Amino acid sequence: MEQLQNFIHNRFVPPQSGSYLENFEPRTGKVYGQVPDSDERDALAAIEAASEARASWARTTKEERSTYLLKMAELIRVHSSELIEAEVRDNGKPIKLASMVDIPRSAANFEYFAKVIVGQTHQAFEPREDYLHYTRPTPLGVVTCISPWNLPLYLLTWKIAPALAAGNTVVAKPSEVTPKTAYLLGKIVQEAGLPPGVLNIVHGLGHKLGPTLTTDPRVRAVSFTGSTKTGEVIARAASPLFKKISLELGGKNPTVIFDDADLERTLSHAARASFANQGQICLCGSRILIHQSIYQRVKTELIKRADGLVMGDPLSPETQHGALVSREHRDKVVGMIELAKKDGARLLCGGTPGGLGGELAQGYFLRPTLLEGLPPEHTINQEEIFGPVASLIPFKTEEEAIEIANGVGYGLAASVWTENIHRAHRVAHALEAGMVWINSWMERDLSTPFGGVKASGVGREGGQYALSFFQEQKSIGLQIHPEKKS
Ligand code: TXE
Repeated sequence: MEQLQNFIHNRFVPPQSGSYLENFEPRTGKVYGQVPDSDERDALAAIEAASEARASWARTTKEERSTYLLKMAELIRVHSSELIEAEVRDNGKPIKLASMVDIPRSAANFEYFAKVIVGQTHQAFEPREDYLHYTRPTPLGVVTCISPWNLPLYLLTWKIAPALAAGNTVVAKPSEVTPKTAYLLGKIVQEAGLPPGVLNIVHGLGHKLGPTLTTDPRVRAVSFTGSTKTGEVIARAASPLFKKISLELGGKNPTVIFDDADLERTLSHAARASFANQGQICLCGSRILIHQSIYQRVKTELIKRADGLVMGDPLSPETQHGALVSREHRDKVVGMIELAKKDGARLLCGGTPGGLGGELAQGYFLRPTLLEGLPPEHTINQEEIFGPVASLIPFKTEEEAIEIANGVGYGLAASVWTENIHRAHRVAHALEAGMVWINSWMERDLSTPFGGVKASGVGREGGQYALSFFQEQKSIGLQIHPEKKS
C-alpha cells in the first residue's frame, strides 16, 4: 500500500509523528493508501524551508520564474496519465472529466501565470513636472495555500502558480481526502529543478495544521478554498494578525430559466451545471428557478437528462457520473435528501445511494437527484449540499426570480437563461453573485476575476487579481531636480 510523504525543502519526508491517515478510494470504498498525519512540527519545518528560500526566490527575475513555471506545466503534461489516474482514484470523478478538465487545467494554470508575470507592468504618476511616483510590485514572502478535495490539483495549482510567479515561497496544504496528485506534484518540482524550499507540501488534517499555517508570524498571506465554516475559522485566526486572506467559499447558486430561453441549449447546460463532478463544484447550480409557464416541460426534460447520465466506474471512459468523494460526504448528502423528503419534498429522480455491483458495491455512488416542492427558505434551498442534488423552484415574475435568487446567505455564481438581451443584463446586474453567466455556465477566461460575495468569500482570484493578492504595490516617490547639479 502506497505511503505518501510530505515534501519539504525538495525532499520527501515522513511526518514527525510517524502516524498516517487512511486514504479511501471512493469507487471501491476501500483503503488504498496512507497519508501523513502531520502536525505542528511538520508545518513549522515547511514554513522554515519556505522562509529560508524566500529571499533568493524573491531576487529571481520574472523571466526566470516564468521559465520554471513553464517547465512545471510541461511536466504536468508529460506525466498526465499518472496524474489523471491518481485524481480519479482519489476523488471518484469520471476519468473523462479528469482528462479533459482537472489535469489540463492544472498545466494551464502554470502556463498562464508564467505568461502573466512577464507581461506585468508598473504604473507611474507625475503630480508635477519635477516629481515622479512609480509602483513596484513586491512579493509578500511566505504564503500558505490551502485547497479542498473537489478539484484537487486544479485548485491547488490555481493558487500555487500565481503565488510563485509573484515571487513568494509557498507552503501548500492539499485536502487530506485527495492528497495523491499534490504528492506527485512534489516529484514534478524535483524534476523541474525548482530551488529547495520554494514549494513545500504538507499533508494532514486541517484542524491540526491550520493554526500554525495560518498564524505563524513568517506567513504573510493565506489563500484558502473550501467550506464557509473553515473560512470563518481561518479569518478569525489570521485577520487580527493583519495577514492577507483570500477566501473562496461555498455557494448556493441559482440557475434562472425564463420562459423565452432557448430550451434545448438551456436544459443540457442546466443539467451539467447541477451534476458535473457529481455536483461537487462550488459553481454548480443547485437551485433551478423556472418560470411557471414552462415549469412542467423543464421538469420533465431535466428528469430525463438526469436519469440519462451514465453512472459507473470512474475509471471507465463511458462514465459520466462517478462516485462522491467520501462515505461521510455521501452520507451527509443523503441526509439532506432525507430531510427534504421528511419536510414534504417530492423526489423526482435519484436519491438512493449505491446501485453498482462487483468491486464497486461499497463505492460512494449516488444517482443525480432532483427535488421539488420546498419553499425557497427551506434548508435544502439555503444550505450548500455539494452533491448531485438540485432543487426546482417555480417563479412568476422577473422580480420574484431575483428575490429568490438573492434570498440566500451565499453569493458565488449564477446563470441566467433568456433570449431577451435587456432582461439578461438587467437580471445579471441585480443578482448578488461574484460571477454571472448569461446563456452559458462555467466558461472561464483565466484573466477574469473569480470569487464570491456574502458568505461565499472575500477577495478575487484569476489573472491580475491573483497577482495583486500575492504582491504588495510599493510606491516610490522621486524628486527630479530641475537644475543640473552634477
Ligand atoms: O472542507 P473544509 P471539506 C464545502 C462543501 C463540503 C464542505 C466540507 O459544502 O461539503 O465544504 O468539505 C483544510 N485551518 N466545500 O471538509 O473542511 C482541509 O484540510 C486550516 C466547498 O473538505 O473547508 C482542506 O485542505 N485549514 C468548496 C481544506 O481546508 C483547514 C470545496 C478544505 O476543507 C482547517 C470543498 C483549519 N481549521 C468543500 N480545517 C468550494 N466551494 O469550492 C480544514 N482545513
